[in-house]
Amino acid sequence: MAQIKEALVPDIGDYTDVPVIELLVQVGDRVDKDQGLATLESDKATMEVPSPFAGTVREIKVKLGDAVSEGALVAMIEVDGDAQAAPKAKAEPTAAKAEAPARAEPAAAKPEPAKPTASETRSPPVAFSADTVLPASVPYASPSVRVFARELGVDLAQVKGSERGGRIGKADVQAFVKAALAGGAGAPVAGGNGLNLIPWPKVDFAKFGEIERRPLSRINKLSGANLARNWAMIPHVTQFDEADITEMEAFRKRLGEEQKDVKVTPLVFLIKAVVAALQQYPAFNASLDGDELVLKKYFHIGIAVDTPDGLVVPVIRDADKKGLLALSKELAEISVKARERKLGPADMSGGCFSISSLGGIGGTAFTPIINAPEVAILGVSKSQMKPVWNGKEFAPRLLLPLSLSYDHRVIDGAAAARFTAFLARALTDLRRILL
Ligand code: CAO
Repeated sequence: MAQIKEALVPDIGDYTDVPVIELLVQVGDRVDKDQGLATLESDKATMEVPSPFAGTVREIKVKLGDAVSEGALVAMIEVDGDAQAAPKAKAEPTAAKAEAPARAEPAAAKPEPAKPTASETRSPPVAFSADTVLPASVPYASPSVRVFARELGVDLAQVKGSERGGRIGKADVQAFVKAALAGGAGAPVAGGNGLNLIPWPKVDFAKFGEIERRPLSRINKLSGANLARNWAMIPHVTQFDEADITEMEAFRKRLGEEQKDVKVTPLVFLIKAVVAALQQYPAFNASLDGDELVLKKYFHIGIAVDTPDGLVVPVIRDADKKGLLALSKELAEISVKARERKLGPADMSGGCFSISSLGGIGGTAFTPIINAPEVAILGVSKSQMKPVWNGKEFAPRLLLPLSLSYDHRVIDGAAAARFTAFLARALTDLRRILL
């Protein structure tokens, strides 16, 4: 006689009334010992109810959404290894079975175990292993999604869950793989050349004091994803320098007095000086494309603009063909457009090199993140009057701090130092911009 035993919810620690979120088997399925029968999910952990025996599922006693605690009946399993039962064909290779059916007989001739009483047929609660009870810091996903991710070599810690409570679904794993394939060799797939970082720390901040939660803006999310990729994938180095802009500022002031209808800020001089430097050092006006460097013959300059919703980088096209006043007008227009959320994708594409100016705010230097697929970005901080030795005495000069971050795969340190030195000279003596 085949023996049917109960598979119960084992010891699940302090959890009670935990909802069944997934049934992992169907009636008639063969299961191995410890194979998952159902998945339970509390607000903190996902757990699998393992089958205490190898055998065949005869009845499933729970349904999706049922709340269960330790000892609840999950399924009835017709167990393998019963003395009365014929040996399982599965254990024999097909060819051997066809050749020698009689060979199975001796295996069945084991002494019959004593018939268990009703109470003995109940499986004793089994404590969950650390692998099946998952703390909150472990990615939140059902076992079938875990298996799916494992098969594809995806590290779930890097996948963002879109389901209720941030749970990772099969579609999230698929989307991650698609993005990884689109991202090429540097994409973060486990076992590849990804970063394999440990999961982000989960902290209950409210435990330490009052908090408020505010959703990130759409721009924050988009720029955050781009910044994180660029920071992680590009070997950044930042070169610092200072430009003496004493004469430039005197000229800018005079220009400002003459031009009442347009505000001329130091930024437009920087755009012109950057264009001259890009013309002098073409590797900075380039993008990496596999094993090739794409050198651009046009000069479209991205300008980082701070808006209440986050950072955006509209592009000024053909900056080499525009004068200081035309650039000032366009800069004012794109700043307004950015702050009024009116920039479209066309306004933000095609850039060759970006400038991020914090000069109107303050600071002495910073390390800007390159706006891929560009290979360099210029950070500009607030100019300051400083004493500079002129060979005879210290003279007051207005110095502008420059911070050039560059992609070290494309540009080496000497080229970066030449680029910033050229920039500084061009800003000190504007005639060089005309060369
Ligand atoms: N040193 C000293 N003063 C400077 C300066 C500098 N480097 N750059 C600008 N200023 C002055 C301007 O002359 C202006 O002074 P007045 O009002 O007295 O004429 C004042 O600072 C404000 O300038 P502005 O910021 O309005 O204009 P801008 O052309 O310099 O910049 C824009 C325009 C859109 C780039 C800027 O408003 C902005 O958004 N900057 C932030 C960019 C950013 O967030 N970058 C960080 C990216 S990395 O996270």
